[in-house]
Amino acid sequence: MPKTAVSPIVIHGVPGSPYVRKALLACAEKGAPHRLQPIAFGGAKGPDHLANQPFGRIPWATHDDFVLYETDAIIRYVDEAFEGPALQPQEPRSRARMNQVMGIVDAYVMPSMTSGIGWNRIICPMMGLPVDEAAVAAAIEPSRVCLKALDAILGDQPFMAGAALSLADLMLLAHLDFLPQSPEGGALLAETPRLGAWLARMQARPAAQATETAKLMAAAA
Ligand SMILES: N[C@@H](CCC(=O)N[C@@H](CS)C(=O)NCC(=O)O)C(=O)O
Repeated sequence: MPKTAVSPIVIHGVPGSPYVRKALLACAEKGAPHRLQPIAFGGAKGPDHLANQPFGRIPWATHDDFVLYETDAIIRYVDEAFEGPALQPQEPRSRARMNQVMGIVDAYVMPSMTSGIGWNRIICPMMGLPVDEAAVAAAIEPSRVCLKALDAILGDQPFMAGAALSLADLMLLAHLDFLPQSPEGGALLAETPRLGAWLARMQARPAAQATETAKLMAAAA
């Protein structure tokens, strides 16, 4: 498809979800016209939503008459359909690193740091839901493994896949952003200072600031 997409892509999802955030981050870094169509917390199971995302997950995207779900597919589409800086390296080894980190985030970061620590320490108190302390405790060691592995991949490079920002950085930022806000996350992050410095650099980017969870929630309210 030629890069002539100019109409806005709409991301449908609940503000506060790292998957929604990563889609918005990709749009913002690409400079792609976009907007968030907020879905209420818990609203992803209704028939209207299931017609577009049959697994009851968020987000899903619409671009003119094109409907797409699965966030990795959405962010790759954003990179490939819109004009703007490339968010995927062409060089095979850098691209493999990007894909590796994206796989680590979905397979290991999401079930430990995001579901264990982030959900219980950040989202549950915000939503008035009970905190599962056992889940937080159980997430600490697997989260440590994730952070050490990611810190080793990052090494002394500026970005996860090397010299340039890629989808891997955006995906990881969406999941790690909350981490310093919890005592467990802050302590874990202090064990991997290169990753901590990467997180601070990523959080300072205009795209990160434009998609801060508090801002998204306030805009949706
Ligand atoms: N494979 C899906 C996963 C999306 C996902 O798990 N989203 C979470 C939001 S953080 C969700 O919808 N959770 C609701 C649920 O699991 O019921 C994707 O990449 O889009």
